[in-house]
Amino acid sequence: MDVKKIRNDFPIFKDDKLVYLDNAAMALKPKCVIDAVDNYYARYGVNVHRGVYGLSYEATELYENARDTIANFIGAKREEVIYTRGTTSALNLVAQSYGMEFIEAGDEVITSELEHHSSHMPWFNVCKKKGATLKYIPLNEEGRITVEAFKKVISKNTKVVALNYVSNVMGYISPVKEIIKIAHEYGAVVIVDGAQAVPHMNVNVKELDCDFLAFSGHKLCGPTGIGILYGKKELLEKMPPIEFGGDMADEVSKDDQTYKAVPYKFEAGTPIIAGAIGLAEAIKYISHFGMDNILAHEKHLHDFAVSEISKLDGITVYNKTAETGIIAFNIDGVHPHDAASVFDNSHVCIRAGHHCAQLITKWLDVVGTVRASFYIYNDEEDVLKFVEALKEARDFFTKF
Ligand code: 7TS
Repeated sequence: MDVKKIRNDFPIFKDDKLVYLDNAAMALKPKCVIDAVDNYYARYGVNVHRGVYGLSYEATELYENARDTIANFIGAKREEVIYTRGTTSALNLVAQSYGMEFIEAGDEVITSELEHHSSHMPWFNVCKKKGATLKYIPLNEEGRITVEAFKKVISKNTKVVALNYVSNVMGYISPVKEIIKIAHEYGAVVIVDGAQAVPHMNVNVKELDCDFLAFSGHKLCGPTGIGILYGKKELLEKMPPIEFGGDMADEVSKDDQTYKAVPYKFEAGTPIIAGAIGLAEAIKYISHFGMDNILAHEKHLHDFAVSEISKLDGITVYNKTAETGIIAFNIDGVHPHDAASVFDNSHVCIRAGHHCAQLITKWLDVVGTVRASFYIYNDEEDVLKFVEALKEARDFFTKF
């Protein structure tokens, strides 16, 4: 990874002081993505699927070609790719549609304490409404989901398993492939929250055999407001839509309504056209580095940061063995929000708090954590600036 060259692709790095380590929250945008979005608004700016004029046909082509790019990227068929507002709305779609249609009293849904709120909260609500039971996979001593622990909670009553592929706090890669295999033996469907996986590693839905996969465009250098729900065609076909209106309707009369085939059945209203086009461009951009190279680069930065931090006293790192570019820590005795504020003085952007994952924060028995997260444009120099800022923050709060 030629980081110096990569940074030239990102207009924001004209500010050469910027050390951006909040990539788990959002990735920065390269010029090609900004241009793709700009190009749609400047040259088209019209709606898709409806117009009978050239501009609308061309815009539709751009928008639908984007779906092909996205489908190829994750190994799906194009009709299995549904545009959503992001991971959160994708995961809620599955819960509202699949969950409300097929979960019954006495059924069980399995999730974990390692989830982002978007992964487990929708199922908490479905279970509450339906009289089903939400079960949690006991995490191991490192805070990981393991296949062994999963085997202990799955039962013949399990209908749904909702898990992250990579945790946004601990950066662990969860053994979802093995879990999916076991879940299928019990007849359960598996929903993979890929928000922290798809931007950073090879994710192929056919190899995983997951039933659903959700991810957001903005975490892989794409625009905000666009995300993807992948679903197996046969499942999507038997699920009811949750939004009704324009573009998803087929025949409508006062007595009856029918819907378009998947994926359009789940895409009511004017779609997120610029977002879809920008997301496809972002996918082309990041894939040319090779997803395995991206993961190896981030893992290297993680390990380098852990080793540099280990030279300092008074810092607790919670995920030393993570396989991805996320590092979660605290300065001993210092509130994470206080700690994070000092980093800003050194132009180091990091995040502090519960990261919308309060269950793992509670599991760690802390009020929150400080989190640095790396991406393609970060390098060892960024890590050293971050560790220097960490030292300053520690000294500021503990020496006086
Ligand atoms: N799932 C995981 C694992 C996430 O990390 C996030 C966002 C989401 C779901 C929700 O994604 P959204 O695009 O719909 O908001 N995580 C974070 C984070 O860690 N810091 O800010 C957002």
